[in-house]
Amino acid sequence: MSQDLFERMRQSIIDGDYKAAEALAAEALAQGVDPLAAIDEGFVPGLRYVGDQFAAGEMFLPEMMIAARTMQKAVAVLEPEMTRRAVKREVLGRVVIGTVKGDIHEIGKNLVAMMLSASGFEVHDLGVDVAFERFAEKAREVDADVVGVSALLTTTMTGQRDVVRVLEEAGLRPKVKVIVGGAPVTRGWAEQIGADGYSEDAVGAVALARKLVGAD
Ligand code: B1M
Repeated sequence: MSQDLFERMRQSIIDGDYKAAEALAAEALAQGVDPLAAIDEGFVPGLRYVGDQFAAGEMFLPEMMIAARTMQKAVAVLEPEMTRRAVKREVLGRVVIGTVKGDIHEIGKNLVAMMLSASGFEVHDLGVDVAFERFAEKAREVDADVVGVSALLTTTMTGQRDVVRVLEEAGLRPKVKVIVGGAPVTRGWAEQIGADGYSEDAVGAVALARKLVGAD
């Protein structure tokens, strides 16, 4: 049952059909499908396909933009249920998060922010294309425990190293922990730049942040 639904979700992203995507997201909720599974197994494969086609020169930027917009509309339908399922009342810690300078990819970062927030973290989302210094300024302002830096491009992931450096220069390390993520990012890269952790997805980012603030 879910397999057919997931396949239709994937296709709605490829087609850039946001009305279908929204309707499928609502259908998943009505069927009691885990909203995170709907994202990971339904919508994201569509976005990956579009990304691969773009890389192969078979699809172009406008199509990638439409696919992303469709994905955001579907996530908006799923968000309340995602938040309801994960919601915790206690404040576990303060997180400053953003997508690094030069990079405007936000869908994954938004999912991570949403899951952290729903899991009991106070989240300060700086958005996309965030200057390295801004992470440090905000971390100082809100007395952050964790700074999360997302990067989706091989050309911008080096900015994650700059954020670690700027935090060090600001005297905020090691009190402020740094977590990194995004499609091209690896555990090895996180270690190489002196970050405190890496996660490949939003659920893992919550587990990592919990560990880093001593909640587990
Ligand atoms: Co872009 N793009 N894009 N794009 N885009 C990629 C990343 C690319 C791999 C596509 C491809 O060629 N196959 C490629 C990068 C190649 C590379 O660097 N090696 C690429 C390119 C080249 C570009 C442009 C340069 C294209 C151009 O202009 N010629 C341009 C760059 C713009 C810029 O940033 N300066 C560009 C633009 C865009 C759009 C604007 C059209 C759009 C983004 C819209 C938006 O976000 N509002 C877009 C999209 C949609 C993609 C793909 C197709 C999908 C990304 C996505 O949202 N995935 C992508 C292909 C791909 O990733 N396979 C591609 C779904 C999301 C849920 O996953 O973001 O990986 P993800 O997040 C995951 C994990 O990574 C992790 O958890 C998330 C949830 O599970 N995670 C973290 C993410 N951040 C984390 C932080 C953490 C922890 C975990 O801790 C802090």
